[in-house]
Amino acid sequence: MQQSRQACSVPMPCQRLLVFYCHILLSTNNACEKTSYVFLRKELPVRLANTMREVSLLPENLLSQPSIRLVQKWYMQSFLELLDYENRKSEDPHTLNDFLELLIEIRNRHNDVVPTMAQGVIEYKEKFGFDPSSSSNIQYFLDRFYTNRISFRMLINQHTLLFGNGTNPAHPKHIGSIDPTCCVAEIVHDAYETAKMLCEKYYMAAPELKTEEFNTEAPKKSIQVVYVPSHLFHMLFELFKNSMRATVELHENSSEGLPPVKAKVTLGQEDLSIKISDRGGGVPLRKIERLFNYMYSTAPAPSLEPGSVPLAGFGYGLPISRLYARYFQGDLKLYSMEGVGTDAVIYLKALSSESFERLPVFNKSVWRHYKTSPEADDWSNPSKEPRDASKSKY
Ligand code: W6P
Repeated sequence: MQQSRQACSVPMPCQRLLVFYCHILLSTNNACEKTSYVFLRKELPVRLANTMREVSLLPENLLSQPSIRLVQKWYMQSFLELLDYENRKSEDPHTLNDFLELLIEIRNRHNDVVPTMAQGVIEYKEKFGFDPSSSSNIQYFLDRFYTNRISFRMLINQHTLLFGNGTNPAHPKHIGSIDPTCCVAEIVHDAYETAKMLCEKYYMAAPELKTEEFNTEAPKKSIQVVYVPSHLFHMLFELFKNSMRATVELHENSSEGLPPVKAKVTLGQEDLSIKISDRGGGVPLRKIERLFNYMYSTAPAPSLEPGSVPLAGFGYGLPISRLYARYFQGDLKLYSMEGVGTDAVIYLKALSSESFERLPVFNKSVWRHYKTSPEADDWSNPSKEPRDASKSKY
């Protein structure tokens, strides 16, 4: 085990991804594509290798599940295919095209990593049950594993979008998957409309949306940010589904109709915050952590009508949404008041210069995390009998 190895082989562009790709100028020659190629042929295998090392540290009981083995095989194959390019010159006319095609192939190979890992967790839970120690290990591992995957796909998408098919006709100002003037309220609206369609399909009703904006930096201007709209959509869609489900299920039979879901978008000097508030009855504090727990929230898909999926509440939507927020130094938090409703807040960095990638690093302390047994609990456990003072020596 090496003492401390950085996850990035090329620190500058990897740390400043949004800025790096926004500054790649689309010139007439292919100088930029070469730069990106030379960066990625090293950076992608490094990121794959880091993840594979961490997978191999998992306890044997989990590692031996067939789904986890399958994911391991995909990673190994992609790693080897990328290594082929280690010495291929970018001047060779085929190199850049072959590389681009390989990236698309790899992206497709890894499409089902999330449900396949979830299947592995189900298999493990069926055989060994749920215990706090494996839940905490799986939580630690999957947060890092999926963050690595988000970053890996982000890099592949940038390269294939920028150099694969010219500019996106629907969004000519986008830089690959990045929108340098991403209008937050528009994404809020799109995510709401998409969730609303699903909600109406299952419940025949959906709450209204009320949106407010507070731009404390430029009060008359709409709030914009340099960001990846698909990431923002993913997070907001997930939050709206949860808010709508809670709202409809609590108020279904009430004569007063559904209380609206409210969205508030605010811009300060440092944070751009988006709050989605519902009056869906809330969640007790004790249960909030579970909403982000992979092992807890992984269950075989409930048997509904064929082809249907539940609106929200199963699978990895919330924990992965939080990883998207954290990936560019933001966060996603839930503030609930049981009996009334829930506020979910997405925090983003207002400035793209602050939005460098947050990546897992692989060092000795990671190894320690997997290989040492949990220490004894150093807080009293409410389920234990209170100490009988009459039998105490003191
Ligand atoms: C709820 C539960 C929840 C999770 C995430 C976002 C909003 C909400 N509302 O009742």
